[in-house]
Amino acid sequence: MTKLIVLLLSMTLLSCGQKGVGKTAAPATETKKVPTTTAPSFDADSAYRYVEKQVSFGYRVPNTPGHKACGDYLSAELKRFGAQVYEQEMTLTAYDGTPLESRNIIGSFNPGNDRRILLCAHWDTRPYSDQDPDPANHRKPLDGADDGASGVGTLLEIARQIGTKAPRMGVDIIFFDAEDYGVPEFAREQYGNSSNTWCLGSRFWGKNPHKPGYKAEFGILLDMVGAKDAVFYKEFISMRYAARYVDEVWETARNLGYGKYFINANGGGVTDDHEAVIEGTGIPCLDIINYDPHTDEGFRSHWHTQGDNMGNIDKEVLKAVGQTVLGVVYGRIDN
Ligand code: AHN
Ligand code: ZN
Repeated sequence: MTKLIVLLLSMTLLSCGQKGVGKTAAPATETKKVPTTTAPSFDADSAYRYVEKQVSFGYRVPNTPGHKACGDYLSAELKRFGAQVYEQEMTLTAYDGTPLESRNIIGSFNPGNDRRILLCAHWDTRPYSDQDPDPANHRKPLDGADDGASGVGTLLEIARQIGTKAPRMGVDIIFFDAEDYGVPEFAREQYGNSSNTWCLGSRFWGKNPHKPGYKAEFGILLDMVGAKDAVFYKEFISMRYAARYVDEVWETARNLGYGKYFINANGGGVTDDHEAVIEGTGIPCLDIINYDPHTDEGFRSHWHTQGDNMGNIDKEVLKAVGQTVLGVVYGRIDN
């Protein structure tokens, strides 16, 4: 069974089994800041602490206290940075019928600006270490330092920077829930492995955006952006629907000296939250994901194992990704 799943939109359209019902609440806070076009310096120590902080809550698996506490923290941080925060709470349904109390957390900066960029990552963690070399670990949850916390930690640091020094464009930061509750390897005979058991929070948002008719010029998804020796190839679905933005991001990385991570070559296709964004809203969205198409597995060796812990997180990789995204956000004026 290959983990490299390439899906064209036509194949997955409306097949995602949206089962949630939800509500969206929007408290109003908006701060006016002087816009700038110079990217601030991404503080990798700060981003690292945000990754660590999430891990300190324990597993961020829906229906657990750690998940609830971490969600509250993420929402409070976005508010502290001056974002208008929307919380989408919904009950989603896992592959095995388990109701998942889930929450998408959205922080909008400069909400009145109709020129917007969407930045996103999933904040939940996988309830299973089903790729662990030791079968005794397959049903255990994992820390998700890379798979989950790295993308969110990077975006929290970006949000903190935007809060002090506003870019010209409006920015929406979305933390998607219930990305990683897809069918575990050990239950695939019973349940199959449909792509629509993954990315439940983003699929919900795609059909019910926090603002009706929500639009952004493009989106960037960060997924597993913190591990040592990360490689970011140009992911297939991203290239199909957002090629010009992929090229812009990779070129920005190269210009900043991060070409060793952002490989200028096409990679495989990955089922991920960007697909739900594209499908649901038509917004071109790309995925910066640590996935090596030249290996059998594609995902790196710590993926969905107990090894996905703080020991794997490399500040230099967080810096490469964070500074690149800031470069893209602040580099945009009216192009
Ligand atoms: C699948 O394994 C089908 N998609 C990978 C998306 C993912 C999982 N990203 C992080 N964890
Ligand atoms: Zn995962």
